[in-house]
Amino acid sequence: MVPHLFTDSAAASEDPDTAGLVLDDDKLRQLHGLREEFTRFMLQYKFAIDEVLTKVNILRDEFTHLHHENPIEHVKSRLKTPESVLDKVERKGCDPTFESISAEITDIAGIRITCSFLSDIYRVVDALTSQDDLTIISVKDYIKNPKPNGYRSLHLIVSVPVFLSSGTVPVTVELQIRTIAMDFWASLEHKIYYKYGREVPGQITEQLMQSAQVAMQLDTTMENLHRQVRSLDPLTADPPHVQGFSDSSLSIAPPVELIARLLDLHLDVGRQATGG
Ligand code: 0O2
Repeated sequence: MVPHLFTDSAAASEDPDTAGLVLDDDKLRQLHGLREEFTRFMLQYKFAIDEVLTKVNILRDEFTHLHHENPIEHVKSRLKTPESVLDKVERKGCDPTFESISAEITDIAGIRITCSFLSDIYRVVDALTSQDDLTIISVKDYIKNPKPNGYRSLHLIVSVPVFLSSGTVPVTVELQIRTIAMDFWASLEHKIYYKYGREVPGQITEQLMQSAQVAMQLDTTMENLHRQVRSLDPLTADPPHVQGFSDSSLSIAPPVELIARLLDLHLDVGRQATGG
């Protein structure tokens, strides 16, 4: 429980962090204890982001190097600020204990994955949700069921184990997975929403809904084109890492000469085994 911090019956604190606050010793101790607890609480979410980002990056590298087709375009992450956590606690009328906050506020740690194509979103979801140590808490598919304003995205709330020196804690992370077109729309809509202090004029709302339709059509057309190109003979289609820019600077695939050497070694071993 967050205590009342101010009291008028004590001396001003000399600690630079709490300077200016008038606190008695008891309150000062409480303040420091709570601050440490809050920091520890926030750190768990930072570590949870690190854990899930590692998973996403491994998938991304695996797709790039082994399947020559990477469904993940961009990955962003954000940790809510302590201030914005407290704002949400107040807005939701949530009990101000760390236990209740972690149960009720599920987007303290957020990861946004942007894909090129609609089908990629579900590939990424399948690849992540099949991992044993990720527990799916909820799935909201605003792609199959867009919000009335046109918002589309797939939201997953997952719990990931975070291994601390004091033991393992399950921590919740919100994943938003969407196409580039959905992301483009949502970013602008978010800005507009805040610019107008949540009271967006009707004619702008109308244009946003129209542009959400256009984004949906673009996603459908791009998906169809993608399917057609994928059905071509793979030898006639250049893999993306050969054709253009790649965000991976590592050249992992061994060169053909090296594979020929490895093949010779295999053949030598085979000959020795058969006495040939
Ligand atoms: P911010 O500033 O991005 O963090 P919750 O509010 O999370 O307790 P809710 O609303 O049921 O519960 O969750 P939902 O619908 O899964 O939305 C969570 C997040 O999705 C939002 O977080 C936004 O980031 C995004 N989102 C949801 N609806 C919209 C929308 O209509 N437009 C845009 N641009 N983003 C949306 P926050 O905390 O509301 O905002």
